[in-house]
Amino acid sequence: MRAMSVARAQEGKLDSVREDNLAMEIKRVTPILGAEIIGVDLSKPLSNAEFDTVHKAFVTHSVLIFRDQDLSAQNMIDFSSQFGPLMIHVLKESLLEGHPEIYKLSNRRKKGKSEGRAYAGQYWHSDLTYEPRPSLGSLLYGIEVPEVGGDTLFASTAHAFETLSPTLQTMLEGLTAEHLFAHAFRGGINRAARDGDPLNERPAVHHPVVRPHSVTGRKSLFVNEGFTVRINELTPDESSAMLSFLFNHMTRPDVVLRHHWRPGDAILWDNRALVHRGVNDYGDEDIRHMHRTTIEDRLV
Ligand SMILES: O=C(O)CCC(=O)C(=O)O
Repeated sequence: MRAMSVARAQEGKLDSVREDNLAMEIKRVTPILGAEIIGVDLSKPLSNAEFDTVHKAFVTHSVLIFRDQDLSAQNMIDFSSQFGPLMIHVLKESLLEGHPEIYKLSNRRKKGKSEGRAYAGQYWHSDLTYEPRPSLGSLLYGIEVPEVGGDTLFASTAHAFETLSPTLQTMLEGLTAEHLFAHAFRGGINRAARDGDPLNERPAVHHPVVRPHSVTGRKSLFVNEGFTVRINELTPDESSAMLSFLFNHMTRPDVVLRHHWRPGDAILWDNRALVHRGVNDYGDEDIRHMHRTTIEDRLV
């Protein structure tokens, strides 16, 4: 009975499932993506059974929300490195001293400088698609967050692919796209851009426009507003019209999961299956201080 309800929940058929022998509950957040995982303390090692359940929920729901966590940098590294090797972000000045695997997102100021990357990721993207081997997932932990505002938005690129016509799906499956770290800055869509960003440190890379998920095989659109410059096989006008259509299609308000942060929230998201963005609607007086790890996809 339990095995059946777990399977149905993983297919997205149940709103909530309790893993009785693990004291873990998986509660869906929207019909399309996202689940809250209740009863897991990420500061402690997970048993194999717990990890397997979390991993299955991760590849099924794409966004896992763990509330009320108390995580050191090492706890974050220990948990997230079970999914794959951790990547070191290109923006070196925002890495945590002594733990370069931790990328700091912060508008908290120390000696006249923000402690991490302030107002990062204010455009739809999937993390590090500008790398030859992009990211599998990211773990973001809210240490200090605004009472109102500063939410994070998520949208499923698998759902987006599946809701296109078969004709367009077939056409897109034969295409590749160029991704470039500097694109988000040059396009002016990164309001956090400032002098000294190592824009040219990462050359352009190319990825298929449609990618099967490295665990489930489920196909997703693999283009994003932040880093995708163009679709290689189309003319510039065709490419920009197609990308703009796909970006709008992916992020329609009725498919978006909007998460309001509480201190102690940790969110693990699947960069193979979604795009996300931060919302910069809070002021400098509202502190938003977070730590992130980024996991590499060695499975592709
Ligand atoms: O700050 C946020 O809400 C999103 C941050 C982000 O886009 C990222 O970490 O990639």
